[in-house]
Amino acid sequence: MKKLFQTLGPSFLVFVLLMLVACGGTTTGGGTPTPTTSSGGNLNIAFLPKQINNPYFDTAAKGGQLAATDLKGQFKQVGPSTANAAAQVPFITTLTEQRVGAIVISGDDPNAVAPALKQAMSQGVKVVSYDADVAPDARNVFINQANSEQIGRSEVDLLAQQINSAGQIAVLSAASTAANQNTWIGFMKDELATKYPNMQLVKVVYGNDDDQTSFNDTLALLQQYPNLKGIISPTTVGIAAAARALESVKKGGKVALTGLGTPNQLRQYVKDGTIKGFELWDPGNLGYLAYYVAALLVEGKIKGTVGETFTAGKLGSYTIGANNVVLLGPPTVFNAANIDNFNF
Ligand code: RAM
Repeated sequence: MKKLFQTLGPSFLVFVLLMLVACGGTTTGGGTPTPTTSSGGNLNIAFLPKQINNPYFDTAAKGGQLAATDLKGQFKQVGPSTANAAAQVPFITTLTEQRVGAIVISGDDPNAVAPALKQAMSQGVKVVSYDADVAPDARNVFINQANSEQIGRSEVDLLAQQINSAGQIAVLSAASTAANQNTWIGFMKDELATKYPNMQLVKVVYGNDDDQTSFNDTLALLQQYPNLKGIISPTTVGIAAAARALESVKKGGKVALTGLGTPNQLRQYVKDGTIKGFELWDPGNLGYLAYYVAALLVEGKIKGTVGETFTAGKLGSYTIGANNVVLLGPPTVFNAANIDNFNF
């Protein structure tokens, strides 16, 4: 060993030390799982979002971290840099090998991640899905951000108000496999069919929560449907890219845009009139609640069964509903009048 260090020199030792420090961070990502330090404690809970470096999930992670501080637990976030279910699987495997207490996951595909999650559960790891559910038998509890039906229907209503309930519209979604967006789109279609006979959904496109793909998809929609009246983008990545794309071809305010976004990413587009209104829940509270539920499961304070009630710190009390789902609460609609009251 001594000989090895003599050969490699002191800079190699510094490099090894730096690598060890780097591996202890709370947020890691990229194509392959990065080793992380194991806590040894019970409340060793890891978040695995659809993708890292997405402001929506970063805010949720801050909420998770806050709950960890409140509960004296450990928090870390790992995940792929692109929203891709296949890329999530090795992270699940690594977290299972590390014997974390719980994995809190937003699935890019409910089924693709299910075998790895079931394997984790069989080894005693608790699984909580948040934001985008996974197959029900591959998790203990799902933390739903808001009532899915209400989100889908209200998105259509928000757009209808802006286009006089008439004309061609399109949806710019995330991954075609994402359970959250697909559920909302299902309710959008129903809302259109039952309430808006003069609005036609001409196309649903999938930007995969990738900024450039979503930007290009928006421009392609405008080219393909020159009479397009509006776009709904129920993804924070998609709506921000769509706003930029509309402005790049001077269609801001001419083709209506609504959807789900973060106030900080969309403030400028609300102020310049490209977006009149959009909605979202507080992702920080979603992360807080998800961590809390994971912690209660790890500590055996709840079992995750329907009808159980519990208190989630600063958020108050909740009940586990049908299909083992906990509902965070109603979303907020943001517009020029209130957007400056929000900072996330
Ligand atoms: C993106 C993701 C996430 C979704 C939000 C609204 O950040 O697709 O799953 O809930 O948008």
